[in-house]
Amino acid sequence: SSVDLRTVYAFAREFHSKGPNIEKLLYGTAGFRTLHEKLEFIAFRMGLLATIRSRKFGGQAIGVMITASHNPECDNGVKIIDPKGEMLERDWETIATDLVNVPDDRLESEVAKIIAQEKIDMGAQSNVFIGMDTRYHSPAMGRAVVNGVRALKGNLRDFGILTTPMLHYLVYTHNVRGAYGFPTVDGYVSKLVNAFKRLRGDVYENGNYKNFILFDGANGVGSLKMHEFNRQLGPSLECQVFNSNGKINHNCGADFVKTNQRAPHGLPEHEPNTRCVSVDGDADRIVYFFTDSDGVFHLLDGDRIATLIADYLMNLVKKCGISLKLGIVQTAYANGASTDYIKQQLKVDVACVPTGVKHLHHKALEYDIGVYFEANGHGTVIFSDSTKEKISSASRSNETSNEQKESLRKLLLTIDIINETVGDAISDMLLVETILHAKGFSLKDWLATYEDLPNTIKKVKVQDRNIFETTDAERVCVKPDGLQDKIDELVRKYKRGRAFVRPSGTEDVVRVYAEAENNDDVQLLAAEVSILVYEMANGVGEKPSI
Ligand code: G16
Repeated sequence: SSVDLRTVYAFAREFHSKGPNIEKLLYGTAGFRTLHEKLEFIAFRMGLLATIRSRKFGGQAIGVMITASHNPECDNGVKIIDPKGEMLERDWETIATDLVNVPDDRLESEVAKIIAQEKIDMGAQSNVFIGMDTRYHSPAMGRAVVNGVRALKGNLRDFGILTTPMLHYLVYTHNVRGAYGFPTVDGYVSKLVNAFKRLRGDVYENGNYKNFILFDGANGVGSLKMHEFNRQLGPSLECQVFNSNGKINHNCGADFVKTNQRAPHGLPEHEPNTRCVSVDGDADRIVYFFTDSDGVFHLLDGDRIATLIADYLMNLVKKCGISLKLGIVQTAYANGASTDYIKQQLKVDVACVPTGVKHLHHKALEYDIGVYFEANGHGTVIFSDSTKEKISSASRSNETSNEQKESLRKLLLTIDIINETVGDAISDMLLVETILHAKGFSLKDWLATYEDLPNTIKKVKVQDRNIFETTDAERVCVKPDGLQDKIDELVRKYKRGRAFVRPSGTEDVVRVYAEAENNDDVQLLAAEVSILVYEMANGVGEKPSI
């Protein structure tokens, strides 16, 4: 090969030593994620891996995003973006895990092994795109990635601070030479905003829809980037940004609002029923909420967004005079009432897959139009190539009526608002705003489409969460032995009860989900299952109580 691998070890030893650390780290739900102090050597190694992976694709761009997304400020993370803007391929997650877990003095041979096994031409071009969130330790992590790329003589472009979905977009648009939009952050903002404005037209309000929204930026990059969007949106949507300067995700943001089912701190004074959104630290998930005139808080989460979008797209497709199969992909966290609504009212295909957008994305590719959302607000819509061809050929056809052409025009613009590479909080918001505007809906109207079952998510800390194993899209826990039977026993006591447990792939906890017909039952069920988990798996810290 034309690259001397000696530098790999030299850089590792001098700058980014793993040290005596032997804790096994896994490429989890969204890459490596842990306390930032533990991550620099991993970032260096991911720089190496991204460079090699880019050479595998003859120099196509590979992204490395430094972020711990919804996690607290002390954590950071690193994830790799594949050439099509998608998450890293499964087999390479294993390669990444192995690369991270060898000691420094075996790093050089491990790199050589990957190069040989994957038949990498180390003389080929390599391009690595780097981005980061606003955590104060992200720049140091970014430098470690840069050193990894340099050690293997790759090219790199450092985009600095941007949202995760922006980096996905930049990787993809670069690789398809602009066919999906102009490959700059500005190009991205313009693409979305132009489509949004054309759909909205000159009438900014409609029926119960008002064009004012409060935007909780989670003290992260989302708030910075929303200002850029605002400059281009002008008066078409009045978006007031708050939570821009504090600690990232602290008492605010989509994860806080969803998990605690309450409004974020820092929310400015406002009229009852005002539309509010919260995004997370890297702006790839979003939830809506409002407080009504009785002071009651209402949440509209990812399940709601999925159903709203699916309903809208199905009607639009019908009006276009074409036939396409739409499907919705959810996870076990989806509210039971949303799944019933999809089956019984929308009459749409619905699938359930394990947590992690990579799993949802993959499943959604099976439909002509795949709408996928996690309840926590992560998601997007993808349109197959043949779907896009069908739409554009129909819009050119002489047999298409003018009315149908108008619907086709709307559908094409709607596709332009959507980031198909990965869920994007801001793009999702512009899409939801478009739909609410078209329907003349307030959040109350939207909420009335179906009634959520009361539900809750708890965290339980245990000595080793890796002893937990699940199956059936995480709805059944097969290890520790006997746990599932005991959960089933508890669930049977409650009307419309459902509960499951799974190890988190981004935090050092086991997650417990429970839903039931009323809130008291939910709290009881969740507490009982949490106690079970704590007792059967060597709980750490305070024991959960009823
Ligand atoms: C990440 C993933 C999501 C997942 C979430 C929680 O979100 O991208 O798909 O739902 O972690 O995962 P877990 O329950 O395994 O900890 P984010 O926003 O943190 O990137």
